Amino acid sequence: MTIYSTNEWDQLKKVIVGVPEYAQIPPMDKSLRVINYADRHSIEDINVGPYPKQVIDESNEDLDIFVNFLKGEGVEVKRPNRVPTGYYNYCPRDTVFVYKNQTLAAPMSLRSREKEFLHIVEHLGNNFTIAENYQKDDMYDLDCVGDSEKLALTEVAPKFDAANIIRANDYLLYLVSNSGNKKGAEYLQEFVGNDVKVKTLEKVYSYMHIDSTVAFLREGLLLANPSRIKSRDMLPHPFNTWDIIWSPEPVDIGHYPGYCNSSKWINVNLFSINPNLVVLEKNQEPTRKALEAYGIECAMLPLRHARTLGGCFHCCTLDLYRK
Ligand code: ABU
Repeated sequence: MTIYSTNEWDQLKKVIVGVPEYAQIPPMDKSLRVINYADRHSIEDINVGPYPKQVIDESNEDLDIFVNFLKGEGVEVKRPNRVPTGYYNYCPRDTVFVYKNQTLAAPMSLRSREKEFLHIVEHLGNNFTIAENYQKDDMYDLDCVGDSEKLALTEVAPKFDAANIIRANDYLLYLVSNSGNKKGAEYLQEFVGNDVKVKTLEKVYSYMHIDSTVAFLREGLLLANPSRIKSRDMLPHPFNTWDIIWSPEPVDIGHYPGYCNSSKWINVNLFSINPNLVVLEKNQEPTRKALEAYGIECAMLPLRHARTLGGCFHCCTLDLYRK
């Protein structure tokens, strides 16, 4: 089986599931300052260095449960190499974009993540491209610190994490935010060609990644985070014509003291096995009810450090083959 996937919901056949070993907060550099910590005036209390052992061990336990569930659903599971990196191998979603049989190592927003794709490269097939990754200081704008109207990335070169994109066959939705600039959307459009349309989502969420803001569930149905998408008009066409499940408030699972890399909206960061079955963090009962009303069954699985490490089930996966 090779690589093929054009949307977020077709029957899953092959996937990479991240690993927590060697996860660390890297030494501060300009990219980390403006992308991860733009909302903090002081960064003195950031715990640079490896995550606590408890976080790694419990994440391994939870990911093993997830992997066994996937295998039970007939899904082939690959894992990144369990080796040190500049950041982590927990969120393969962030680093590589998959469309049809093509894989693209994204021009990652954080300098410390530039080479992360190397730890999954053996699973990325023959049609693999590495985007040029510009990382000089003029790529990053310190004025964004404390000002969510200003974005961390300038427009001197294309720059985005692959998790700034979700796929719906002939349309891709790309979040312009601290982890993806407008030039990145242009680059993506060129990469996928003119038969596919890249639509941008702007001024809804200045922090990282799209997958706690919108989830595509099947053709014509999406889950939206109402704290960021206030009305359907904020979505570009054709998504503003889709049926929308307005996500219930998440149940906040908290985070390890002193370590937090995501908002509480991990209930939107779900992962589809097929159009009728998703994996949802196990405490998200209100979201489960909302999805079940649309005939979508939810496998309720633990991921205790989703907020600590900055990713729930969509973030910590990379679907390689959907039928
Ligand atoms: N890595 C996704 C985090 C998104 C959020 O904090 O909502």
